[in-house]
Amino acid sequence: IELSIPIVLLLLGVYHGVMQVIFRAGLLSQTAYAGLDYYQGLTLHGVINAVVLTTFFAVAFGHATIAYYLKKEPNLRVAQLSMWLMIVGTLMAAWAMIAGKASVLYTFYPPLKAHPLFYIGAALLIIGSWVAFFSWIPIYIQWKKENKEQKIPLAALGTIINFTIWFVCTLSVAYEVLVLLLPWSLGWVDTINIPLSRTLFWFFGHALVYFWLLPAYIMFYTMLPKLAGGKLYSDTAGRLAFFLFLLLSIPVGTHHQFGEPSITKGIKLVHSILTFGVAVPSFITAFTISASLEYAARLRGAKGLFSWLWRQPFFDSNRYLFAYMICGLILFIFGGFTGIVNASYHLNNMVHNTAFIPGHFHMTVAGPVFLSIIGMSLYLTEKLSGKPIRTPFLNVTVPYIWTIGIFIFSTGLMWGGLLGEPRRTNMGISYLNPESPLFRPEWVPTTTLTLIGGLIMGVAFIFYSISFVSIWIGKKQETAALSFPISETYHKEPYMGLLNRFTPWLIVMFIIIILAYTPAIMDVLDFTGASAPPFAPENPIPLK
Ligand code: HAS
Repeated sequence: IELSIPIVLLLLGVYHGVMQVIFRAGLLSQTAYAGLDYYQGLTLHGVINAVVLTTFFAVAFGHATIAYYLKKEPNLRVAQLSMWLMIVGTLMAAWAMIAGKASVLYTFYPPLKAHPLFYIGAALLIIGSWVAFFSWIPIYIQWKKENKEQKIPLAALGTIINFTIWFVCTLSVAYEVLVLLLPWSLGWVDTINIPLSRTLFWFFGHALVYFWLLPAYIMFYTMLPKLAGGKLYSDTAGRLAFFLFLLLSIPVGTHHQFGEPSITKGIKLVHSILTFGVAVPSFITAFTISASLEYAARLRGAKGLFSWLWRQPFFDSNRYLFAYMICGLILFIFGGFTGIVNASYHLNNMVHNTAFIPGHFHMTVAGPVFLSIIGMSLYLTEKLSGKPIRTPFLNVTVPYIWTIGIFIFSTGLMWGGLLGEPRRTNMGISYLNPESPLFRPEWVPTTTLTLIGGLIMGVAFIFYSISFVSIWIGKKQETAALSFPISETYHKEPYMGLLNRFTPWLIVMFIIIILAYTPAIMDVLDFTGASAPPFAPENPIPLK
């Protein structure tokens, strides 16, 4: 259930993605289509794809990795409590969005105001994921007692680190929702401190992207080398990468607020430098996974400097997870480098709030993250039902079609962004409408490219849905059981205490967060009034 619910909701999420490119390319010159407003659709798209799908998947995959690698069953009742909290929360937020009472986008910045059920639903979704995490801690402690001086299995280590990052970063958004947004939305208070809300959101918001990414990284380190037919080049490198994410995922949030006038430039520069730091574990991953893939290809006879690149099992439908993961990695080379452009304090001025930003994040969250999630959802559904996919070739083409779509789509967005094309804008009613005085002909080719890419991605998702349904309607042919491809390591690496203990890393993590965030919060409190004037939900212009 935990895997299927978000995949079903994705139908709505992906539909609104396709509608976005249609609106933006000017094929529709209206504010709404089929009774759904542009911003309502954009909110559904962002919340379902980036928050609901990713959280449900991280929890389901977390249960699977903890149970499989620590060889202990999670408490079923607690797991069900967690799942129902997440489902009820999602339904509440979905009602608010579909009823048109929460068109606040996935960042829910005030002064855009949502119905209280949207905020309560978001809080329940987060609390549900915490419950699952809390149920893994005693399992891990028990495992540690029974396995002193043994390496924590890499997948379990990655899961615990990921949910520690998640727990700490969601504390700020819980405060934002419960103390600032909810009382304001319920009408108990008239005003709200907008820069403070935004700063609390981004304390959470950038760590959120690594919460999306780390399940994919767990797959890259622990499964991909085996799927490629080789071994993991270094398990120690993987451990180090996960611990570096623990240190650096949170204290970088103001790189989303370089344009925020109430935060001074010194602390923005510190966050910019720390953001370059958080790219390091991804560079470690790029080299370690490349070395693992090269080793696998050389075992198959690859010679010379580059032939390992194409001697991979790209279209092996029995190893379709390889295809989903490699496409994600290829996209991430470009997603990562554009992230570094964004992080550069000065270059950010050029791209902030332009279409360049969705160009970047579709090569990250809709790249390695989305492809790993949908690939692994198919794989787990097959294993846990004992029913194989009945459309193996169609399925193995999905990640390639998706990747071609994203490359075209993101090129259109980034090209447009560099020409000043704004993000989050219904351009069909203005800049892409030849009858409007605001018409910008230079954005016609960029939005057309984006449209073509978006439609190709839509086709890939239809093919994926056919593969997913083919499992459900198929006959059971194998015993249903959880299993993962397990990669051996290439080197015999010694046990290192520091890379198998959480406490020292947690202490350093808190010190960096306090040093990076105290000045930012103080700036926000010093340089803004206590609150903003009253606003109506649908209008960002103050009432007074
Ligand atoms: Fe980002 C904005 C900077 C990573 C998602 N980002 C966003 C937003 C989202 C997002 C959703 O500094 C928009 C938020 C909003 O709505 O406003 N981002 C970075 C940096 C990184 C980065 C430095 N982002 C991600 C990831 C995301 C994600 C991961 C989702 C999962 N991002 C920014 C900044 C902004 C931003 C600014 C704000 C911009 C603004 O002005 O608003 C780094 O973590 C990236 C490091 C990655 C690498 C790539 C390593 C490559 C690998 C692949 C190797 C390939 C192999 C295959 C092995 C250095 C690992 C080879 C084999 C073959 C056969 C070919």
